Amino acid sequence: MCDEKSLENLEKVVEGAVKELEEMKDSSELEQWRIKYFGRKGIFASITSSIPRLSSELRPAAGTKINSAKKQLTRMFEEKLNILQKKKSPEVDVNFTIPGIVPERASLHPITLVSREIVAIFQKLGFGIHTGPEIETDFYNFEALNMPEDHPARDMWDTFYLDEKKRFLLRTHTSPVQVRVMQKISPPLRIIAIGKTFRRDAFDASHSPVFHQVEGLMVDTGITFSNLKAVLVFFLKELFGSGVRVRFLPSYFPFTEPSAEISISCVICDGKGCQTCGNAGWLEILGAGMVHPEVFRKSGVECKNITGFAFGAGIERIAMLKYGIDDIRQFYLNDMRFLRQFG
Ligand code: FA5
Repeated sequence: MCDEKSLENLEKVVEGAVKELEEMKDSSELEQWRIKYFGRKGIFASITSSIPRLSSELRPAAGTKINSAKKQLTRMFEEKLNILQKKKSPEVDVNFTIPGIVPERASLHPITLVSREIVAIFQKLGFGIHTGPEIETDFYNFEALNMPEDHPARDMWDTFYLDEKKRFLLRTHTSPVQVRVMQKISPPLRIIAIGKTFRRDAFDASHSPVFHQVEGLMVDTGITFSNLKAVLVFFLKELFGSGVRVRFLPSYFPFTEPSAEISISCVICDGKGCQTCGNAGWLEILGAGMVHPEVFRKSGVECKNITGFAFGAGIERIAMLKYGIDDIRQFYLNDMRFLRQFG
C-alpha cells in the first residue's frame, strides 16, 4: 500500500471494513477488527507509513483522505461497540461491585418481647405453656368460672357476643384456659396461658378493646396461699428487678376464694408518689386467688385434698411499666419511630 494506487484503493479498504463491521456479532470479533485496521501493525498504520514515499504534491491530499477514512471508521466502530454492549445478556451486565441495598431489619413488637420474658421466667419454675381459643362459649368464659347465667359479676367484663343467644363470645380473659386444661390434664399441674382477650372497653390511654393477658394455674395436693405468694413475688422481682416491693390486698373474683389484687411499688417514682401511680406509690398489676371449689367441680377435678391457685395479668400494662410507656394505644399505631426503639 505504498503507492498512488494503494491510496486509490483506500475507498475499497473502507468499504470492506464497513461490511465486516456490519457483520460483527460480539465484542471479541469487534476487537479483532480494531486490531486488523487500527492496531500497531494494522492496515491504517501501513497506509500512513506509505505517505512519505508519495510525491510531495500528493502527500497533503493523501493525509486528509486517510484521516477522514480513519475518523469515519472510528465513529462506526464506537457505534457498533455501543450496540453490542446493549445486547449483552443481563447476567453479564450485573456489576458485582455496586454495594447492595441493605434490607431494613425488623424488630420484635414490645408485647412479644414482654410475653417471651414472662414465658422464660415461668419455664424456669417448671410451668408448661398452654393456649385456648379466642372465640369461647358462655360455659368456659363464665359458667365454669362460677358465674351462672344472670350472675352480677358478669358485668365486670363488658363482653363482645357473637350471636343473638349469647352462646358464643370473644373471650374477655384467659381464665377459660384454666378450665380447658383441668378438663384434659389431671393434677398435679402448673401452667401459664398467654393470649389475646377482648372487652367492649373504650380505647383510651389505659384501655384497649383487644389486649393480652397471662393466666397462671398451679394445682396439687397441699397448695396454699403461701405458694401463690412465693411464685408471684419471684415472678415480679424477675420482671421488674429485685428492688421492687410487692403488695397483696383482698379482692373479689367469682372463680377464686380468697382473692387478692397484687400491686408493685411504682417503677417510675419508686413508691414516692407520681402521676403514673396517681400519687399512691403502688401500681395494681395482677388479680389472683385460690381456685374456687366450684371451678374444680365444673372442670371435672374431683380428687380430695386438691387445692390450687390462679392469677391473671394484662401484658400491655406490664409492658407499659417496664418500658415507661404512658399510652396503651402506642402498641397498635404501627408507628415505626416507636417500634424501632425495641430493636
Ligand atoms: C381478670 O381478667 C381475671 N381473669 C384475672 C384473674 C385470673 C384473677 C385468675 C384471679 C385468678 P381483670 O378484669 O382485673 O381480671 O383483668 C386482669 C388485667 O387485665 C388487669 O389488671 C389489666 O392489667 C388488664 N386489663 C383489663 N382490661 C383491660 C383493657 N381494656 N385494656 C388493657 N388491659 C386490660
